[in-house]
Amino acid sequence: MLYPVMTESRLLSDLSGLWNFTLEGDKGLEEKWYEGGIPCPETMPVPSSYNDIKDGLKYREHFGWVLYERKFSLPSFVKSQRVVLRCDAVTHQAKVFINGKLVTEHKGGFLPFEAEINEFLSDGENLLTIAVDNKIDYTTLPVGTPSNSDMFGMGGPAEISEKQTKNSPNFDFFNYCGITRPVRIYTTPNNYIDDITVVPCVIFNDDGTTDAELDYKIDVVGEGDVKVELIDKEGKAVATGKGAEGKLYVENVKLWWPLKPYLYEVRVRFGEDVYSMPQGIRSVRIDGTKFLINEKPFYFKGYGKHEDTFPNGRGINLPMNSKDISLMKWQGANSFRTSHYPYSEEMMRLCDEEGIVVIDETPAVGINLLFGGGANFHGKTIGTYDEHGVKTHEHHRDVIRDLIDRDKNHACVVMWSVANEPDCTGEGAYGYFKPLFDLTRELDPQRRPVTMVSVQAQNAPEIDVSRLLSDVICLNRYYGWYIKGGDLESAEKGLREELLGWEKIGKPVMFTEFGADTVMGLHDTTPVMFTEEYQVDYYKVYSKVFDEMSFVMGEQVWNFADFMTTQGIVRVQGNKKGIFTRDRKPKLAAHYYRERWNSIPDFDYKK
Ligand code: GCB
Repeated sequence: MLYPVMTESRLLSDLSGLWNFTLEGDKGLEEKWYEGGIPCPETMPVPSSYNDIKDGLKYREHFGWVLYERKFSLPSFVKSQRVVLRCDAVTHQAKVFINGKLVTEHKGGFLPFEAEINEFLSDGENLLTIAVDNKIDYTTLPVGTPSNSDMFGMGGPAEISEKQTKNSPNFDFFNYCGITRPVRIYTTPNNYIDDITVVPCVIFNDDGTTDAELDYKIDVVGEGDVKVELIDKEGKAVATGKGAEGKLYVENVKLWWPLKPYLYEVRVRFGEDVYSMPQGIRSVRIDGTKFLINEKPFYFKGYGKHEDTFPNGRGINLPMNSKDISLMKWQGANSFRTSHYPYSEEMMRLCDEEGIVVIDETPAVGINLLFGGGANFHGKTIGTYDEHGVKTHEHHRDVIRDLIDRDKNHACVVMWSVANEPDCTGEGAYGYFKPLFDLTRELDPQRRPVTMVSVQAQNAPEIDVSRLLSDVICLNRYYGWYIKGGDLESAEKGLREELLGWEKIGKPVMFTEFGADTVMGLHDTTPVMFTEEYQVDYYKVYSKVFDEMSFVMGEQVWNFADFMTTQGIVRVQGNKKGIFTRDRKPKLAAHYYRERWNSIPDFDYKK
């Protein structure tokens, strides 16, 4: 799906602003408030998550539908065009109405959807209503426990209930919801460019020069000639192609490198329609235990992150995105994972621009019914993939398809993560994930590596299905925190032993999570858990072990910054494993990593 841009043939209008809002979404849908308007609306900024914008538990822990509405008019000259309404992210389920009629419905809170709206428009003012549902259960991604009992992190098995009245996330981040990314209207000519796929193939010549061949495919609707140009930074067309499919040849290509990105522009003309997008050219491949970008062994230095700021919640925060990239560069980092859902398209474009390497993750988190003490149905323990377990497979396929569709052309994306910490040792795990890995490999035109992020488990190297499925073994490990907490000597031993097991698999291994909750300002001479000193000592142990192992090709700490979670006895106003606070002040560990990462090269770190 193309990112909406304004070009000489396309008009773009952003509907961000103050919308009408009500928490009484269930009643509103029943009484069809989308026909005549919300009777007593409140105000709510769009885009944002509504939970922390207004105060009180009724906003924060609302369960079910809410309604948003606003009016809009369109200049009459656009009505001869194709008019499209695009929602970048509505968390988690949406019903969109214009002038009382249902336009479209969508499931999944982190990926865009759009619909042609010409037939719904009236002359003059139009009423746009978006109903948003935040329910999570065994059919949604992320997964929630359909239970009215305990919350994540508070322990004890959860009794599954047929009548769910609250959300119980099976994951460790706050279930922020609402219209979290922009809603826009754009137009195209009636014959239009529907999609663009670019697959760069970099040719490294023996004489040290580098050329590239770009396979392109333009999906169009209607009749007309297709012309494609590749334009360099000076505005010069360095290659041109004719027809909906073809190749562009570039001699002496300027490559997209981590932290030294070069972006060309792909400009497509089809009849009257024009679309233009940035395009980086680079190669990615795995060789033994090395992860090669442009044929050089890359070392991942960075983080697992969240889209989480105050008071936006998961609502897009462009200044904070830029601040975060600035902090990454200050620290000598080069990468992050979009834990635990696809991030905004603006963030992906920023990473292309800034040369930040991204592991792009689906919203498949919580596919693990061992969490929080497990779950049971009428007293019987449920296995993750049992008949009473998760029913996410079909939706999982949809989010993989939509994610690749959205992000396939980004140079910054070097690997797909199919899921975070699913039950990857449980019965049925291989049967669940094998088709999803196959699908990802089949759908990605660039054939990037594919992984799943593996949860800590005993004897993991022998039983974790990621050993069979993942191209890179991605480990989330908490020796020295959840396991051997406070005992860094034993933690070091456990970590080393486990890694020696993974070495036998012969695949590249990286750490996608390791961390310790740390409350900014807590200090001690003897480092104890939760102090800033303990966090540094914890990380030093991991650094030492990673540096001993040549097959470990990356370290992404958990987390970049403190973030909000469901309340519970193991979370102090959220998860405090950030090396920055939620408002981006450095803890001691941030300075520690600044020193370490600035002394580790992006390439050829491990000989
Ligand atoms: C994990 C999860 C992450 C949590 C983290 C923690 O393994 O992947 O979502 O926030 O642990 O801090 O417990």
